[in-house]
Amino acid sequence: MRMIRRLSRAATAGLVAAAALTAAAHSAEAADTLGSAAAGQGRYFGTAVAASHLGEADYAATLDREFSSVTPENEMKWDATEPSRGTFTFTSADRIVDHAQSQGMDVRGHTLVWHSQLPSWVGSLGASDLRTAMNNHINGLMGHYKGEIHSWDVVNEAFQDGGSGARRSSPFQDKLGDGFIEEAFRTARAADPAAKLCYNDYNTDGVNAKSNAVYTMVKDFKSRGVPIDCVGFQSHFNPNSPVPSDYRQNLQRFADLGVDVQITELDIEGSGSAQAANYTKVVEACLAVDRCTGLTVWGITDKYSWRSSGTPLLFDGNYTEKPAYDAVLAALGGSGDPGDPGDPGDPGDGTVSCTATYTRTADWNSGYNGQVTITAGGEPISSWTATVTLPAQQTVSSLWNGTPTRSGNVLTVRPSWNGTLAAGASTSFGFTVTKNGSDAAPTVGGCTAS
Ligand code: 9MR
Repeated sequence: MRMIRRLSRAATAGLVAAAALTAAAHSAEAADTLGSAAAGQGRYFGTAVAASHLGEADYAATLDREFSSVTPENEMKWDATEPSRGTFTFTSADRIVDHAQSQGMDVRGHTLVWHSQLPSWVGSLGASDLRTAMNNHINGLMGHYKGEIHSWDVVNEAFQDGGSGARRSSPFQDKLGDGFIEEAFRTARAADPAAKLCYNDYNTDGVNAKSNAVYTMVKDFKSRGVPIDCVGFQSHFNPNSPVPSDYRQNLQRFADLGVDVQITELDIEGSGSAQAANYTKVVEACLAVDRCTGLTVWGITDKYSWRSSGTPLLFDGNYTEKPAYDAVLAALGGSGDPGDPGDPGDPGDGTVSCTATYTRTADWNSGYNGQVTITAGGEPISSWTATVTLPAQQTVSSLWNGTPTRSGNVLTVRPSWNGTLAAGASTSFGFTVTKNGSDAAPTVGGCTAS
């Protein structure tokens, strides 16, 4: 077991109290960050972290400023921590945990028993040896970090995709049967009684055959006293796997079983206001469920995302906050630009910036009115430019309070009389669209200011 650096946390009786302390420390030192805004809602806001990036100044600065919890992205997995039987290596994972603790952040443990990133020696064991190795692995990891992890993903992704709701084939499932999950949770409870024990999976975010199967398992565990405290919903979304419309209801039905729910690996492919709107849905769903105790995004910057071409995260490759960031902050009740410490557009940094947000203000069978609100960042601006991309069939019949130029279905809009804005001030332009059979919303592109 490691020496616990933060004695105040270790001495605190219970994780709830510890989380509150962390939250208080964060809100006192920095307002209007993801972590402090989430703390205001009684939640943590975390990110997956890679040890190899901690030496990059912008990466560490963004992490330290914005987040109140970290999940090692790969460093606690079986292949990283017990590459050969009985030999544990914690160097990279310790680096992340030490960094998190030095910043007063909580740590999620990911993950103890998973079919992937599993060294080949595990797969070659016979049943009885495999059971011993699984329990030894759980004890090795949880013992090393005893008292330092707020939640552990004890078992990850044990159910198959698709409509069957069956268990996924893995060395554990194939050799130990369904009971391996229960055994892993019982071993985990004994190894670190203070840690919350989670089952974590993907494509279980809405009500479907896979989430039904997990639900049935959790219900059974609760009825038989098998120790389980939380269910993690990974929430990897993209156009083929969008935020489900029954996301909140699904979180709520699990919470009603008497477990906490956590959003554990959130990322949403896309950009601009559409991506922002999807992030808002997820945050609002979590806030609407009392037992949704926190959210973790699966990385800080798009450039290091496992789905980097889908730009699914809150910061772009230059660590600039995306519209999705502003949307998450707003949904958490935090106030956005101007004023986020260290942001481009902060008062006094000399960088001019603006944001553009879209709303539909009127709607009828054959058309609608849209409005784009332009808000200056932390410096006054003398002009701005925003783009409005219309779905292919739609045409704009009129536009007011702005000067458009058109290229195909993209309108580039500049000010008419309303280019000059004080820091933080807003103006808007409006337009009327003929639907021609398409009711889809336009995409409003990022604002540039001068
Ligand atoms: O983000 C992780 C990536 O760096 C690894 O290469 C990958 C290997 O399996 O695992 C990724 O994280 C996964 C997580 O551990 C479990 N849920 C799905 C995540 C994305 O694949």
